[in-house]
Amino acid sequence: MATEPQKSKTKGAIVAGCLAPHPPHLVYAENPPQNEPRSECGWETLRWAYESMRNELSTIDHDVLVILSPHWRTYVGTHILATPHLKSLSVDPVFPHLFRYSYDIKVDVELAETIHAVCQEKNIPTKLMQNPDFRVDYGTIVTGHMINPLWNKPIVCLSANSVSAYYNLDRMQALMMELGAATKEAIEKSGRKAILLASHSLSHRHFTSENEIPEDMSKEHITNHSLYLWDMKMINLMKAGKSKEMVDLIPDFTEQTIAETESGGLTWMMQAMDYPTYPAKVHGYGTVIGTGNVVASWAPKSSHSAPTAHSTQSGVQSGVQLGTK
Ligand code: 2X7
Ligand code: FE2
Repeated sequence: MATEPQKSKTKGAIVAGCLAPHPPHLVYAENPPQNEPRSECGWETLRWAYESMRNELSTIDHDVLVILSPHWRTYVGTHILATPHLKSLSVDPVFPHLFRYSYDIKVDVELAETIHAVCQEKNIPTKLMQNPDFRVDYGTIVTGHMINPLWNKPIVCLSANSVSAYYNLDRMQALMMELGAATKEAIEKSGRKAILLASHSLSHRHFTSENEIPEDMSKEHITNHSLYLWDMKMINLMKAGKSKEMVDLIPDFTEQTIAETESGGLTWMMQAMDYPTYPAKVHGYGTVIGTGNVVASWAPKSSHSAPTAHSTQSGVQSGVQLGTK
């Protein structure tokens, strides 16, 4: 019997990329049902920025979120999460009083395997993480929650290779460019419409002691003015559509501000998106324990469609009451 010719997959695409920082304080301040501790308020400028970004993403048709997080650290190559379902409790090692989050995550294993296969073809060291008891890092969870608190889309997670610590920032840039190009190729092969998430802060010098009330916003500010100036320099390049210039500045920026760009997420994402020349949408900037954080998206015009029926209030949509302590 003749076999049916295989239907070729429609070419996939990266429909948006977001800089999506992961301070656990943001989830704490939202009081979602998944997180045990309760807060009174806090970090509204960043939480409202995420609300605005969720609104935007709800108008973009997508199948999967691909996240690169600095808090999944690997020392040999990039690891790619390839376990279909992960459910557990994540307790932040530094902020266990703020973040004890029950997660229930679906992974797009087929896309994870395709990214791995393309990387192998290009001699980029990668390994699939197939341990069903793998503990997902809090960076992935916070970014995932703030982007999609219902977790109704599968994700793919990439680890951050510690190349900038073991070698240097230039080697990190080179590796992340290779990984970005491979991620793009794999997404196109997979037929998926993917949103990329670079999960990290900008400047990252932080306070070393905590206030009695963590959400006391009278105590929140950037650690020092020079960090603020550097953050603004990067954000102005984003707003001007100068993403290549911004990426070229990452080694200097990272060195001067001990920025979380060290993990490679922004370089990876900009390379995968072929360095957008249109302006990023900057939804907001704010500090968390003194670190600088921007919530920003890049989405080509062709990605936007009519808004879908998506509620965007992270806490409210999941039926949570505003917290009492
Ligand atoms: O991981 C983080 C971070 N990047 C920024 C601020 C506060 C806590 O955790
Ligand atoms: Fe972090």
